[in-house]
Amino acid sequence: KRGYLMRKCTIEAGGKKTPLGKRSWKMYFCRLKELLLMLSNDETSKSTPQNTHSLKLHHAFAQVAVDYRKRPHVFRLFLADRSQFLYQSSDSREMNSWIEMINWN
Ligand code: I3P
Repeated sequence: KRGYLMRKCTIEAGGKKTPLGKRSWKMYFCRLKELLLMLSNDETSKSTPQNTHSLKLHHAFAQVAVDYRKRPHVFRLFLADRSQFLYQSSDSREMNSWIEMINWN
């Protein structure tokens, strides 16, 4: 699965709250492949290590962020390193599809 998502980091690896100034929303072109979620600035850039970073989805979990009401179609991603992210998708269908794919493995 691939597509543009807005993302905001709320909890850093290790479990500490993301500090102010590092909590803003950013747009990424996301590619989900097996247990990797690769994030690039846009879809034209090749997924080379220079312009892409990857999140390991092993023991990760995604669920609708029902407590987050500022934006619609937002889900929360919990990673095994205890970091947490909010991801905003274009509509609820897209959101559910990302959640399903992330939780599939
Ligand atoms: C953050 C930015 C985010 C906001 C976040 C701010 O500031 O304004 O949009 O999240 O609020 O800290 P900065 O750009 O300086 O990092 P919301 O859009 O969810 O309000 P937060 O600290 O309550 O997460």
